[in-house]
Amino acid sequence: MSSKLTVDRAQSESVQEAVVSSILSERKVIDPDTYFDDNKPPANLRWANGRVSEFVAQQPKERPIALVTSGGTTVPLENNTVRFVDNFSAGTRGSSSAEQFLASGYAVIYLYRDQSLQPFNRHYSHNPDGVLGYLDIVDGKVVVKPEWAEQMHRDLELFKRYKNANQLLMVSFTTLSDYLFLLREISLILAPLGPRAMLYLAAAVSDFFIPTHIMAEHKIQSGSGDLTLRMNQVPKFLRPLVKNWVPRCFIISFKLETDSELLAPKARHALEKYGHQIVIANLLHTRKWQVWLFTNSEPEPYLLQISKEDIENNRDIEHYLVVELARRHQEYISNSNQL
Ligand code: PAZ
Repeated sequence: MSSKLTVDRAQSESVQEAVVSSILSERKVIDPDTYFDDNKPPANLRWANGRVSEFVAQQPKERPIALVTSGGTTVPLENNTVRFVDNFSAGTRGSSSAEQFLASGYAVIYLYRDQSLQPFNRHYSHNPDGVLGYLDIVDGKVVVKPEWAEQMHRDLELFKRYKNANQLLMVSFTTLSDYLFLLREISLILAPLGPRAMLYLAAAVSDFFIPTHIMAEHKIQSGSGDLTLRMNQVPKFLRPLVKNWVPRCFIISFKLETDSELLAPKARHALEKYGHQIVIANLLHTRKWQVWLFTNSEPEPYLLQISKEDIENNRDIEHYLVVELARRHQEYISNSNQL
């Protein structure tokens, strides 16, 4: 497992320029504001507004709040959707991080892809027999199998503790459009909290979509042969988010690549372009063991990686990552108070 990430400035800038010019020359860019006029809000938007407002108002003044986004967005191909484009994200990063934020004393709004991993439930989704694989019948009663009992006991206890303490609120999305509407809505509710609110944007959000007005109304028919898809670039929502929606909050975005040469320049480019606090860079195949934290004030990225021993003991990288982020967030809050 290599921990080296190419961060040579000159090389970084030339790759960066190439990336940017290819984006500008090839794709038509849609304005983020018009996106909301042209697309339909999700059915749970009003509910989410009410619940999030209530949740935020009920938090003790000293408690920091984190919006954790998690899982992948779908992009429908038809308005009456039969088919859609999806991505790989299972929600491991988000669900594990949410648990760690709760343990660090945060209130967490967990904005997650429906059916993806959820905090404290995440260990119970891989059994080929589904939920029944964890259970047994002994003396006519349903019981948890002994090999799962200890962990399930711990997870259930923690889940109930945070729910009872009103520290965890879950809001789900499915499509790209659901996600963007909910992200804006929740951000605007968090904005008045300023530095006390953190946005931890771990969801894998599609870069391409088909606008509603040019999408097929009904199921695309196979009668006319091959299907050619033309997708528009999704507007860059990080810009209005940082500049207009939550300008005083602590914002962490993620950058995922598969080509390690592109990772550092793209992470730096995002920081320079949007001016938020942290970009966490990760590579698809090593994301569970290694991440790099980029900030505008540090010349080199901060590498965080877990050891073999951590892996053997089922200790996730998010355990260390969230401790580090919570420390940096506290610093941000203190510095903002001194202004
Ligand atoms: O959900 P997961 O644990 O399988 O993957 C996490 C991740 C790679 C989606 C996340 O760490 C991330 O990089 N999110 C942003 C992806 C992007 O560049 O859009």
